[in-house]
Amino acid sequence: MIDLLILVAVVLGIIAVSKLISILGTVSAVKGENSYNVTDKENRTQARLMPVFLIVYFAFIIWQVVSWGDRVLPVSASEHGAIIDELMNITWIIIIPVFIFTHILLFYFAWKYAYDKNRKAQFFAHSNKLEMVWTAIPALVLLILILYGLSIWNDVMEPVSADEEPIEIELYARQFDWTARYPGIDGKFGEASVRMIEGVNFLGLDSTDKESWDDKYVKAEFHLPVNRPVQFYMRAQDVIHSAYMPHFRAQMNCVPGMITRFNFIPTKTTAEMREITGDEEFNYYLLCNKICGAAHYNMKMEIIVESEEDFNKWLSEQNEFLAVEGNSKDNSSEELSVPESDSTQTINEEEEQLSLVEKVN
Ligand SMILES: [Cu+2]
Repeated sequence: MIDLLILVAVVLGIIAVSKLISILGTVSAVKGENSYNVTDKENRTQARLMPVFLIVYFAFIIWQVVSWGDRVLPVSASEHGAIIDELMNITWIIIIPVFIFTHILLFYFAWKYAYDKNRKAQFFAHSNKLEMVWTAIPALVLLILILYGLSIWNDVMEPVSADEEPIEIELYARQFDWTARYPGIDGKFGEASVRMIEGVNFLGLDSTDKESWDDKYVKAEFHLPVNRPVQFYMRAQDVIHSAYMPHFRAQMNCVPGMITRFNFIPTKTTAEMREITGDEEFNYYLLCNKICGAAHYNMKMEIIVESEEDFNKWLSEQNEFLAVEGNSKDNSSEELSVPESDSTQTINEEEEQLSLVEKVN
């Protein structure tokens, strides 16, 4: 209802302004003036306002930086993050002086060359030299920045080799939560497929695959050991999500039907970062960075970075995905031993998605 009222008010406002303009036009016509002619006085006023605009504009930018500057991300908590930040800083160093210089020129010229009936414009059609200068210099600068960026991208996306003993984690995205899966003692992830999603097995793990039995999965928060490479594998159940870990300068899309990857080395524990930021409540987060639906804003998971010792202790306390009865190491457990899902989706909905996926395939 309020939306409708706002719309009506906007439409009435537009009609009122257009009527006002036409009345002013009629008044000028009656007085014998041409309302479209700019007078010398108006012209001088506009010219004098140009430097004022320039100062107000720069003052506004400085005010924004001062009042919101502390909301930018703290120092990077991953190894590759430092070089991404460096690329960003170099880009700023190049573009900020250009931004200031071109804006000063823009407003200065508008003031200096305001219309003057005594001045005659100089006829100047073309200059190859000028064309070269303002084409070649920006092209060269862009080329250098792009090549530099590409080489950083290659370094960042380089897969971790097995010799570096990475921790492997699968991030599973669905509307609207995250699940992190660790491969368990055997160091191997069990098979998983959207076709095997059923009841509490919302990850679609294959319970006939022995490698899945010791897999561990957690919700709400997951842990990482500091200074150890982490290889992430991203999967999605329903739509495209994006695994975004801003403090580690990491982001990768999670696409249904395929596995995407990203790896990084965390360099600062949560405790260290709390000290650096001076914020007792600081936490690393995994966020979804694709607008994936109504509760997208709520799709996040806490990340705890800690010593390898604490990490191993925490991981040993997490539940294993014990497969179907008879296959499990502990036969007394008849039900699947999994953390409770807080999903609001019903099984019917999941089946619907499953049949959709099958249709697409
Ligand atoms: Cu999402």
